[in-house]
Amino acid sequence: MTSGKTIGASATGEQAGMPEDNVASATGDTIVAVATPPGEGAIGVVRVSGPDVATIIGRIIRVVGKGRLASRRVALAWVIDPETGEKIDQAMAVYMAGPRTYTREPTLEIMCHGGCAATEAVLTAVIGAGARLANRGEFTLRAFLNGRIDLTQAEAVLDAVRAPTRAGVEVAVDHLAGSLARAIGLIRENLIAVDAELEATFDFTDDDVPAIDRTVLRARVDALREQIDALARSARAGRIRRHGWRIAIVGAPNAGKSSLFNALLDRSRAIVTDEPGTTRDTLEETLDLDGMAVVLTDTAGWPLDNRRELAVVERIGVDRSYEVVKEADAVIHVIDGSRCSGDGFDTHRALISALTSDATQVIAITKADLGADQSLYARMTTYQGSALAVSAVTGQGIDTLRRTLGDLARSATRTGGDGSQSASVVVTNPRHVALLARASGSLERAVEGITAGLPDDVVATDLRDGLRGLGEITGQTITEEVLSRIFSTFCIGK
Ligand SMILES: Nc1nc2c(ncn2[C@@H]2O[C@H](COP(=O)(O)OP(=O)(O)OP(=O)(O)O)[C@@H](O)[C@H]2O)c(=O)[nH]1
Ligand SMILES: [Mg+2]
Repeated sequence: MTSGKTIGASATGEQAGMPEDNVASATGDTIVAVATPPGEGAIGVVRVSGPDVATIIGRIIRVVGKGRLASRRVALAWVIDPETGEKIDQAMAVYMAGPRTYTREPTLEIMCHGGCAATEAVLTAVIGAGARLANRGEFTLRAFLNGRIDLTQAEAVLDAVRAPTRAGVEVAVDHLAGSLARAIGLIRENLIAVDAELEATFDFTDDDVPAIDRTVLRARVDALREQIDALARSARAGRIRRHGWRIAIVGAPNAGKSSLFNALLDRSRAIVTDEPGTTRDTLEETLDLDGMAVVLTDTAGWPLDNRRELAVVERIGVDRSYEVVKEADAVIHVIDGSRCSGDGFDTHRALISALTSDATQVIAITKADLGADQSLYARMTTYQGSALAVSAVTGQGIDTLRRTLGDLARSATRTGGDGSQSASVVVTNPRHVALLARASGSLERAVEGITAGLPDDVVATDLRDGLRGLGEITGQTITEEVLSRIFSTFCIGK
């Protein structure tokens, strides 16, 4: 076993007395990959992990000046061709003896010159010295297989890399720290305890084990099911944190939707004209409201007269706007305040309600600079939601609207989705959501079975089903096929 030894003369003593250092590699061989993106860059990182790291170091790394590469010490080194001994590049090299490494295996990171040619040359040298090219996500897969992280943490690594917003990174880092693993683990432990008690009653048929109280059993299983459901309900808050709060801007043609869209974005993104029907397609832009991502969508105006036959392009535009509203977390209903009729207000209000039952509604009365009919404001107060006077021309009310939207978005991420509980741990991964639903269904069947007086072993089957669902989230029970599907979405070198 070469791992855990200081390579060369200058032993640091760090490796002494670390029997775990012999932790076997998950797959036995040594892998290598370029961890930085392709293209010109200041630094390229080549990552190596596996039992042959020490041998590889001996073949391709020559520390500049005196000394050898010691574990956890950065050294300036020449990378040399293992066949010819020629210098390939000068780099900073870090050797880390296992098991306190990302993969729990001995690892080597070479920070060489960026750009394709230099990193490729170093990569080729490492392969020439005995490593093989890593598959997608294989470093993280090894961290999982070697028990350093659970599957939720492994998936969080990818989530962090792919997070589109700061709030999304925060959720991923939270999962990386094990918050979701702990939440699921706790439910799982309790479920295992319930299951064990139940199984004891039919495993030992003698009188030593008293029959389990079915009322108590049902309450315990039901409480665990509720905890699973609460986690599943956090998915909406999780999605908002990760991908942003979706707002649809809707209203009558010419109401000032695109002008308001531009004002909120603070740039002239959408075309504005005085002709009704300017916007045909939906336009989507992401806005950062104090760290909260908000996805704003401008839409085609809704006709005032339902009986009028729409031109094909109008019809498509309106249909698209319906889809946007259905998917929205919030709707800004734009009313032209300079027209005292508040054109189409009631019809459009009814339409919004028909399209979405749970979106937050905000009414923006635009063109406030032109003066608004007070009766219009009086009418708005009879509707739920806030009505704000704004002007895209003078900027009046725009900051207030931004603040209102930011506050609403933030509160949507704090609730468990139905506002009933604050969810500190949120679920963001669709795979987890599906498995939580499966586990919840199993426990529901168990509860029904208990109520119906089904035999203990039938109830226990449902409990074990629930356990398997939870175990698949954290990776305790998982098939190789699912694993390879998950890791195939990773980047090379992660
Ligand atoms: N005075 C004033 N005019 C505005 C304001 N907002 C929009 N307008 C004018 O109203 C007209 C329509 O504005 P748009 O933003 O294109 O309205 P829209 O709702 O997107 O219209 P469609 O895309 O056709 O449905 C334009 O002439 C704008 O200049 C405002 O706050 N004050
Ligand atoms: Mg428009």
